Amino acid sequence: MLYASPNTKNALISFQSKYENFINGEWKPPVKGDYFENVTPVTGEAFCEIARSSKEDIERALDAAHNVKNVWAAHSPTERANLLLKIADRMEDHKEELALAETWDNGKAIRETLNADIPLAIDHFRYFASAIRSQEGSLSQISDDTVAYHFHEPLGVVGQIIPWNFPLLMASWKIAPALAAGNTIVLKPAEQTPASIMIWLEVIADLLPPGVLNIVNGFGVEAGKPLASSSRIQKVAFTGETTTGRLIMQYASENIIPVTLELGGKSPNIFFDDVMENDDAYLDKAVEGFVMFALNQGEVCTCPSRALIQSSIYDDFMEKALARVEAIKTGHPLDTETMMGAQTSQEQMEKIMSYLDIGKKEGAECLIGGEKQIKSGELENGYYIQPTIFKGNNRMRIFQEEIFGPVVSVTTFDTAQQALEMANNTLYGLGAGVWTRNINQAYRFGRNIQAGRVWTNCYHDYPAHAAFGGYKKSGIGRENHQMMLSHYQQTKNLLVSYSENKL
Ligand code: TXE
Repeated sequence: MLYASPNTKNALISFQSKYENFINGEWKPPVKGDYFENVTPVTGEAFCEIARSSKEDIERALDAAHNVKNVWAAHSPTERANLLLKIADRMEDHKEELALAETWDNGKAIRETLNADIPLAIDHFRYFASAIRSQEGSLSQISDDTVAYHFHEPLGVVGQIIPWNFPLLMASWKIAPALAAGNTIVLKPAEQTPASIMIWLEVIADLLPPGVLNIVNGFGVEAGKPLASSSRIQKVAFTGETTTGRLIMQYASENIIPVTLELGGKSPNIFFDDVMENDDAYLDKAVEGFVMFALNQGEVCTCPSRALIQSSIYDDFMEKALARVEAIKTGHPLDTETMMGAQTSQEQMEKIMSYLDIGKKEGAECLIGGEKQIKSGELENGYYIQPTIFKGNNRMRIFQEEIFGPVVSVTTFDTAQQALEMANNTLYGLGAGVWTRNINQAYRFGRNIQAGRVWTNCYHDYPAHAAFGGYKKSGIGRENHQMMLSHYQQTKNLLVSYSENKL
C-alpha cells in the first residue's frame, strides 16, 4: 500500500506552509523574522518554511520555562505521570499521521515509522509515567534518633538538543524522563528534520501546561549554542556527532552543569562459526542481524557497521548474507513494502558517497552496492544510496570512521581473542552484536566488549526499560530505563535529629 503523499489532496496529513516556534504554549514567530526552507529527502523538494531562531528566541523560551518551573516541580508524580499517559494516548490516536510526517520529513520507510519509531515513542511516555510513580527515595539511620532522608528533586530548566535520524523518538527519549522528573524544557530539533515535531506538537499542544515544554527551531550555532551555553539551564542533554558533543561539554563546563551525551558509534557485529550449525531458523535470524546495517538507511548511532566473521564460515555465511542484501526492497519510502528509504539530507548523502570513494581508494573490495540509487519520476531528486558491503581490514578508515549510511565493512577473524581485539579497536563504544549459541562464549564476550549495549543473538531492539548509552567517545550517561531519571534529578538530603537532648 502506498500512503498518500502529503502533497496530494488525499493526504492523511497536510503540513502548513510555515512553522513558528512553540513557546509558552503558543506559536511565536522568530524575533528576527527569519525562516529557512525544509526539504523532504523523498523528492528533494522544499515543502515548508521553519523559524530560523536566534539567541533572542532561546531567551524567550527560557523565560517561559523559568516562569513555570516551580509550579511544574510541585505537581505530584501522579499528576506528571498522568500528563505523560495523555500524551501517549493522543499519539496512539494519531499514529499514522505521525508516521507519515516522520517519513516525509526524514526519508525513512513508512514500515519503520509505523512499526518502530512511533510505537517506541509512545511506549517511552508510558514507561516514564510508571517509572516516576514507582520511584522511591531512601532513608539512612544515622543513629537511634537521627535519620538522613534522601529525596529526588528536579533540576529546574533543562536544555535538550536532538539529531535528525529519529526525530520523534529522540524527542520522546529526552522529553518523557525530563517532564516525569519535574523539569521544564527548552528543546531544539535538528535543522534537517524540524517538521514532524511540529505536527506532533499540533497533536498534543492542548495537553501541555504553557511553558513546561518549549520547542525552538534553528541551526546549531545560531540556536543550539545559545541554548547549550546558557547560564539559565540546569542541565544539557545532547544527541549528535562526537565533535559537537565535545563543544557541548565545553559550554556546560562554563556553567558547571551536568551533561548527558549520546554520540557516534562504529559498532561491531560478530558472527562465530556455530552460526552455520544445522539450524536454518537460527541462521536466518543471524543473517537478519547482519542486514541490520541497512535499517534506517544506516543512519543509526548503533549501526552494525563492522561485521566480524569467523574465517571458517566466511564463504558460506556471506553467500547467504549477500543474497539477503540483494533482496532488500528499496523504493518509495511511503510504500509499506519498502525496507530502505532515503538518506535524510543531501549533505549526509554526499558524506556517505565520499566514504564509498574512500573505501574503494583504500583498496576495500566492494561486494555489493557502492553507488547512488538511480530513481525516476517523483523520486528522481531524492537522496538514495545502494546498500553496500565492503570487505577490508579493521585499520581502514571505513572500519574506523562513522559513515552513518547503509554501508557495512566486513572482515574475518580466526580466534575469539582476535575478534575481541578488533571489536574494541575503535574510538567508540556504543553498541555491539554477538552471534553464537555457546552461552559461555556469549557471556564472556559480552562482558569484555567495551560498549554500553551488547545485543546477544539479536540486534536493534530498543525497549524503554533497557539502559542505552556509550562507553569511550560514544557518550556520557544513559537513556531509557528508570536510571535515566537520575540524570534529570538532584538529591536533597535532610539530616534530621529527633533527639530531645541538648547538643
Ligand atoms: O550532527 P550535529 P550533524 C553523526 C553522523 C553524522 C554526523 C553529522 O555521523 O553524519 O554526526 O551530523 C546541533 N551547539 N551523528 O552535522 O552537528 C544541530 O543543530 C549546539 C550521530 O547533523 O552534531 C542538531 O540539532 N548545538 C548522531 C544537533 O546538534 C549544535 C545523530 C546534531 O547535529 C551545535 C546525528 C553547536 N555548536 C548525527 N552544532 C547519533 N549519535 O545518533 C550543531 N548542533
